Amino acid sequence: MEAERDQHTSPPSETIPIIDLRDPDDELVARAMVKASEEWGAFQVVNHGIPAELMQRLQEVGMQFFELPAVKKEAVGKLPGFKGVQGYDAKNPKSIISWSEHILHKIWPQSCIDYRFWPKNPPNYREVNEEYARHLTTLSETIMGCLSKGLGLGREALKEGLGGAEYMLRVNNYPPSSDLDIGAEAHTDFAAMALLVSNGVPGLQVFKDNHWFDVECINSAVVVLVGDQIMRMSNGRYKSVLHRAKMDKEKTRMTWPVLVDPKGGLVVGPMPELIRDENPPKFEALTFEDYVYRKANRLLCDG
Ligand SMILES: O=C(O)CCC(=O)C(=O)O
Repeated sequence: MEAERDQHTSPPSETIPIIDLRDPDDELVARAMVKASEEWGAFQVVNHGIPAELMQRLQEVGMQFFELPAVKKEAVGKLPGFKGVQGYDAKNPKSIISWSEHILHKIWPQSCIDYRFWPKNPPNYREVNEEYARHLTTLSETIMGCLSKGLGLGREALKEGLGGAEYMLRVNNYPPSSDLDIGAEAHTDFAAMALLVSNGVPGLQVFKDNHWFDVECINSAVVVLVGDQIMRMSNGRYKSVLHRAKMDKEKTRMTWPVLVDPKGGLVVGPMPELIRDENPPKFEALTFEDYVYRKANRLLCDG
């Protein structure tokens, strides 16, 4: 399958939609998000309300963390024998991120945060990330509200269907490498969606109509990648986008995707309000943990 897809790597000039959230016509903005989620499963938002200066600080503290000596980074490493995914890691051979120096930790809600996995160095890492989480959750709820309305449901429907959602930040550090090297293998996200910012070095690609398309780097934009859970809740109306990341020959590429996951233990499946005789459920309702286990072990019966 991958080999077949790779025959189509010269990306056409088209790219994912760019949506300006400062547009006073809310209906138009919501319709643009819905269309992009149906056709691409991806779009970028600009003028989204997260201060550019905060995004700059988020990038600085992330960069400063990865510049530390290995022993300091490993101080917040994944726990040995610990089944969870949180913490710093540079060598997980099973990761879809082929070059896999990264740190992962939950950022919201407060009750699910485990500060053991948050860097203590640089010292302002926590303050900056907490402020970012506050802004990012607001943006995420705006997007979920528009997508809920696009399904003919109330604004809160997707958020409530996720049990309020849990937010996990992943910071990826891809050092310079052959630009033919894949930094992150082609995958769709287990999550409901991912909201990603980058340090401006291109590399993210999304797959549509048998082609890989480069995602343009726009200063201060947030890339929205619809994931598996929104596809399942919408009974397939919104697309979970296949994406991958290439490395850059000369520059270090860094990205900050925030994964919007369902609350642990909650069963997630097609929203009952969408199910009709002519639109039967296409996906099985599962807890997120079961879903992750089944997808990772290729045991899913649907999708
Ligand atoms: O780094 C990127 O551009 C994509 C990263 C990604 O897909 C991931 O972390 O799951």
